[in-house]
Amino acid sequence: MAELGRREALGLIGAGAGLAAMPALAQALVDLRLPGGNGARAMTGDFPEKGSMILQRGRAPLLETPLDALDGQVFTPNDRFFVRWHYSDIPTSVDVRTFRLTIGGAVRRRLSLSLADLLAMPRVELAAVNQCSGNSRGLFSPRVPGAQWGNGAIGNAKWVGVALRDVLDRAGVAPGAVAVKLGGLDKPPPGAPAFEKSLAIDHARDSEVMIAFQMNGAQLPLLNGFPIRLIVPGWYSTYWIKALDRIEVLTTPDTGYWMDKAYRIPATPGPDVMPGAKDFPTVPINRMLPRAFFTNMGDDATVTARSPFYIRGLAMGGTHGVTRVDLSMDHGRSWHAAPLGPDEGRYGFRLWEATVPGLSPGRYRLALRCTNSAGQTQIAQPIWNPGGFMRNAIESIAVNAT
Ligand SMILES: Nc1nc2c(c(=O)[nH]1)N[C@H]1C(S)=C(S)[C@@H](COP(=O)(O)O)O[C@H]1N2
Ligand SMILES: [Mo]
Repeated sequence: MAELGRREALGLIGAGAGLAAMPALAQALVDLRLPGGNGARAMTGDFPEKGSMILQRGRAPLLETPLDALDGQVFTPNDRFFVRWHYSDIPTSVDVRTFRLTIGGAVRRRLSLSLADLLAMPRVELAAVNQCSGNSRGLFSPRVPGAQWGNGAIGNAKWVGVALRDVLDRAGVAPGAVAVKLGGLDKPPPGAPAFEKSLAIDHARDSEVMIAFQMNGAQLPLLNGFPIRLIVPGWYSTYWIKALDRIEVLTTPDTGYWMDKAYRIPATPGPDVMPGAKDFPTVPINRMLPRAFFTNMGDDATVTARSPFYIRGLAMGGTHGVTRVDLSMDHGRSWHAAPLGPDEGRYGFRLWEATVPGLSPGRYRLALRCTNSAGQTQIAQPIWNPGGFMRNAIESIAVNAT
């Protein structure tokens, strides 16, 4: 098993509230500038295989990637990659010799695959952005319940693994299959539904959805789903089941809690409803939309008047590649294309950069807009929905030239 070592990270996460709920003394604070207030968060370096992260919650872990870890590179380092688990009973060690992935339900042969079995199959490789459905939820106004993320519940990695299709074909999907349900090693508290998600059978068999065992050339950190996780390119990461240990082929749609009740968006374009709206039709959250971020400058930056300054950041296209990133300094009346870095794959991040000519003293607003190859783009007006899902409004920062 040359490529996957035993991963045992700890007493740390499992061992009681201690560590995670209460970060060690004198941690730096970061201000996420949430419109609803209370944006201060502690930085933490206390999680296994993780560097300095924004602590959103200790148990179950919610760790946000700080801006500096996204700056200047399209691949987000594994040790700065954001972390999100629903339930606190998460795997704290995995024995790679005994681990099995089972494939059952409507299949010709039930399978129980070892990691060695998976490593022996043909490999696929793909760059893809992993973004929480609720990334930037903390910026919703009016505020909605749920993790008050800033913009850092996102990361891009190069994933290597096997196509889900190949694994399904090995089991032989039976006629009448409509969906594929997936679950992992984390356990719900008594009485709660396991965190399981489903993909339509054709989506599961599109040969891009993959079971990854490598992230940026290394094995996955435990907190990001070691030893294997699902990658659903272009789709929100609620479907990217971590520590994947079971796959079930279904002949009727999944009516489990996490498909039927949670992670649903209004069935409206946008998906936007009036703040406070209830009882509207919903659909399961699905494809991501284009977004672009500033990474070397935050809001309210100060620059030297009359000298050019350099800005850069990242863009993502959702299900289609980034074709343009535009900047505006006049509230969207005119837009100027920013040069893009190399294309590392349509599902991944793309770097953009620009040099802004010297500004006379004053306060300016710099806005940023991404467009993908399908013509999808961003609008200034933020959406609202009660889940705080799918924010992709145009980002802007204030710049003070002094
Ligand atoms: N097994 C399992 N997989 C899971 C989850 C979970 O709670 N359990 N959360 C999902 C959600 S909502 C997100 S945002 C991503 C986060 O992936 P990451 O922690 O690697 O960044 O994992 C997804 N996969
Ligand atoms: Mo998420």
